[in-house]
Amino acid sequence: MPSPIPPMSVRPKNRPAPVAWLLAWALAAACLLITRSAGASSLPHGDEAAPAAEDGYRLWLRYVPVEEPWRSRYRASATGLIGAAAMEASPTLRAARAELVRGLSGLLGEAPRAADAVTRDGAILFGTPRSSAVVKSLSLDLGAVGAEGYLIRTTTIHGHRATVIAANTDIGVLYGAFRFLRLLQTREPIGHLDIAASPKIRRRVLDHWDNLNGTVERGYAGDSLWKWETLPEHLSQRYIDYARACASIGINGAVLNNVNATPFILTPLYLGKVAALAGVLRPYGIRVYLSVPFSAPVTLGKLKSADPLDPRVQAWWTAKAAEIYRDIPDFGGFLMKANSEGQPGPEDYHRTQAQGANLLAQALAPHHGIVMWRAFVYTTGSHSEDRAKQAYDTFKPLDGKFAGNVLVQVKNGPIDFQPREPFHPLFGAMPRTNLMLELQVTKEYLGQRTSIVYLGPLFAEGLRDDTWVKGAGSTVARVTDGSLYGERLTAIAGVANIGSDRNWCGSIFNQANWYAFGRLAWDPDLSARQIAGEWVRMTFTNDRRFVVPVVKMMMGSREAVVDYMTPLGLASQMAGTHFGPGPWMAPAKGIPADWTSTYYSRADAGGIGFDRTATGSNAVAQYAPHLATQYGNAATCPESLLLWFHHLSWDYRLRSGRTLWDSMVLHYDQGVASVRQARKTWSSLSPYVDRERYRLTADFLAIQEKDAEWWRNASIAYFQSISHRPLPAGAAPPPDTLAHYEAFCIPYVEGSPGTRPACPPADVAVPR
Ligand code: GCV
Repeated sequence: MPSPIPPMSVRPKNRPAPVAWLLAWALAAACLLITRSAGASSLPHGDEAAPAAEDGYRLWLRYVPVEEPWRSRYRASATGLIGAAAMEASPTLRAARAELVRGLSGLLGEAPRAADAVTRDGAILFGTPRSSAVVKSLSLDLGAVGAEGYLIRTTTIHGHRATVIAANTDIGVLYGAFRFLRLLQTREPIGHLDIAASPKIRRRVLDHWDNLNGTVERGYAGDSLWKWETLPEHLSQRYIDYARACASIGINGAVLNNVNATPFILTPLYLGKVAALAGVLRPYGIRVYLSVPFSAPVTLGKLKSADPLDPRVQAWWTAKAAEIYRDIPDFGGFLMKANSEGQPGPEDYHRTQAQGANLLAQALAPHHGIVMWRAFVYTTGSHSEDRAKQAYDTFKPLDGKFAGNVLVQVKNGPIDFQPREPFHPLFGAMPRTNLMLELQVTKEYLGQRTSIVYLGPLFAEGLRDDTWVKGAGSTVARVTDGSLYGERLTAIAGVANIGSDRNWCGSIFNQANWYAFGRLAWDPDLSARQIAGEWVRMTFTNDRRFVVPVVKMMMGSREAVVDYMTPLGLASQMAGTHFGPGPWMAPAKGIPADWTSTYYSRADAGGIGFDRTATGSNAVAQYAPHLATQYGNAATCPESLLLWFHHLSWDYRLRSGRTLWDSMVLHYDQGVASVRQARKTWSSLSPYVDRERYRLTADFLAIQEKDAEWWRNASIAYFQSISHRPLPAGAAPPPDTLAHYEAFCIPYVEGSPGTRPACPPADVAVPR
């Protein structure tokens, strides 16, 4: 049974004040009823139960009752709701109205009075100049907020104080409605508002790595959100609630299926299902996109080739695009993973990546569709070039060769979503190409479902990294938002962490990463700390005694993982499941070198780290000269990236004066200590959280502590067997032998492609 919504001013659970408790119960019940009916009104079938309380379903859109004195203040500014009441209002404006009714009812304990004119102080008025004569009459300066932005302003209408939420488009109004509700959710004053906001990046997309059989590659939150087998007939309430959550943070696109794509997605059977989903998401401003396999003309179209220069292949894609747009007029376009990890691509026909991308671009252009063409291209097997250099080597020479409706989608780092990487050298290196940033919201390499790792700092770090290509300030964010080179087609993608679990993301704190991605996609300059604060307030409580320690815990959580997994610029030390340590994993028959740990650590008796300076792979030369010099010199290279760029002696002295070996050990210890501290922090906060979410998080922190210790012990045991150095004073020796850690293996982790266990049963033991 789900637990009830606790009152916002929390007192220890066992001693509630009877009257306040009853009142809170009444309000909570009212809020639930209202949420239920508000939700039901926007249901295609009105068939499914509204979210139960405090199981995480409602994400950051909980709308629980506001405490005094805020409630009275807010009520005075919410005496009536004007806008989109007519049946002919667009679905988007109706969604805005439903959200305002839902939100205000829950927050203020009573539904806002529907009105059609401003007759008293405190009305909330929303709409566009087209949809609302009153908004039009206000002659607001909407020019600057563009197609998706909004204004929220306190104004006077017919002598009465009112709040107007206005935009040029209906979706702008919906975004404004969510922003207005966020003000109340985070206890901001709303009496004198003058807010203008618009997104800096045009396409803000979630990439779902969901397979048509219901599994999710690198998914740690259950099965796929999309129930293909019951589409198109059944349109689950979850689709709408997903869309609401996305719209609340400005996400405006969803790639529905895995980049390791199957041609089935392009069959009429599945396109019908895609069209149905597009219809549900459309009112919330979300376009759908599809991942497609390059070989589809062969596997689906029965052609002999998928050669991009073959006119029959071109005609096939043109016809397929036309077929899609017949049913989905606002279809976003295609995402393509080509010549990567076994996927087919243009190189199979001795064509370039640009020729491949332009094939699709040409087919989509008449419909205003776009291609997101991934730069995650590397050759496994015999190829001996540093993996970190390969995408740059492939794509940089193609700068200027991609069609105008192509975006080259580049992961934040040159390898693969590691706990820390330098930024990808393609950023800034292709001034005549639209580049988009790809982040991973799902925590493939960062502890997967259970670890608390707030990715805001990782995302923000990637966006703020300075490429120096046009001098200081040429940040990755400025490449992505188009301001560095003046591109108009701009985009950012996040690999989604959303699944069928009731709490959407597998854990409560994983929800923060979905939230942070959306907020940074809207405005890459936001601070990770501010975003964490907003999320904590909306997801849990505004009580500072909770907010302050939890934000602190979140802000330290990413560095903790870096410390206990891959400190000082190490990367890819995970086991084959990408969960748990595997620093001893070495190239073996059938396993490409760059899928192993020793390839990256290069640990030997002389030292550790990958020499990417001029004496090594010279990957530093792919960066602007300022950075090439800085990264290329161990004395000036940021210590957080030291072993990414340098192979150094175990006795190399860091700026602290400590040896590299001692420092590594201290980082592992620091990581474990941070997780222990997080556990302690959380255990002191139980009075502020409902039981269900408290328990889940506490249990997951206990798992994370074990995982951190496992990482620390296994890594130290392995590297010490190579460094032959004693542990620094005070560091405890690993409790087990290296052989013990090496033998231990988890056979199955969620989200791994395929169903084969990662090891034989004999290797399955209990780590200590
Ligand atoms: C979807 C990594 C992951 C793969 C993923 C790939 C990609 O290699 O482990 O599961 O495939 O990245 O981004 O295409």
